[in-house]
Amino acid sequence: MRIDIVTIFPEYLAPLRLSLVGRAVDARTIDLRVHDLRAFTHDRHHTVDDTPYGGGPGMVMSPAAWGEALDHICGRRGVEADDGAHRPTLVVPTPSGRRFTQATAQEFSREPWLVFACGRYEGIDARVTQHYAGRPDWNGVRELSIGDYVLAGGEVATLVMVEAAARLVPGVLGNETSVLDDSFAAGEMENLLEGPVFTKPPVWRDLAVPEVLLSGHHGRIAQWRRDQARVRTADHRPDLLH
Ligand code: 6GU
Repeated sequence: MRIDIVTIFPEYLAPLRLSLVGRAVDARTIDLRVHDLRAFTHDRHHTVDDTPYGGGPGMVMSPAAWGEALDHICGRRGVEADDGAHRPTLVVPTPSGRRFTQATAQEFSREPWLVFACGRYEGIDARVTQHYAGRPDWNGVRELSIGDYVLAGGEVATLVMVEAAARLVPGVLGNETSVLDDSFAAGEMENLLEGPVFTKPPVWRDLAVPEVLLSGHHGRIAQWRRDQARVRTADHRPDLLH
């Protein structure tokens, strides 16, 4: 899977070189390329923003540098013969997007090529998403929000989406962890939170591990975990129970 990220703060994406995703990058399971938007400007001050038409506070990111950066990444000038197999999907993190969920992470994990456009200030000139949504050499545009709060820019949201998708790419997680048990995992856990987990010692500060987990009865343990998932969901996220 190829992932390109365009940002005015390339250093913000440094955590993707660490831990699970970092190992997948080292192993070349993920081809990660981070680009500085300012490299696609032509003025002395590498300007990427301007005042909003219609007035109002803040600044808006200009379309020109975005167009040059995204065309450079796609590596095509206009349309040419193409089997459709390796078209990039443009992902634009924005608090005004549709909600990014575990289902979106699953979809992303099956995409061959994702390009993240990290906006700052009041956002990116709307013609950029309009333009790439209509480009036959691109696989569409996804404007996505990671939750109902406002971040200073798309970089942290990109970290979230890349990590959520990357751990579902075959070969990224070891077999020791089953993504089937995750909270929100499609199937059994679709609308459930994972329950509590325990390890040694069996008693810690007078608190004992639930008996059933020491019993060795796999059927009873599985039932207990399903029950606990429901209890936790009712307590923390009653909105998920139908
Ligand atoms: Cl994707 N971007 C920004 N800037 N803020 C957000 C967000 C995204 N999702 C929630 N808040």
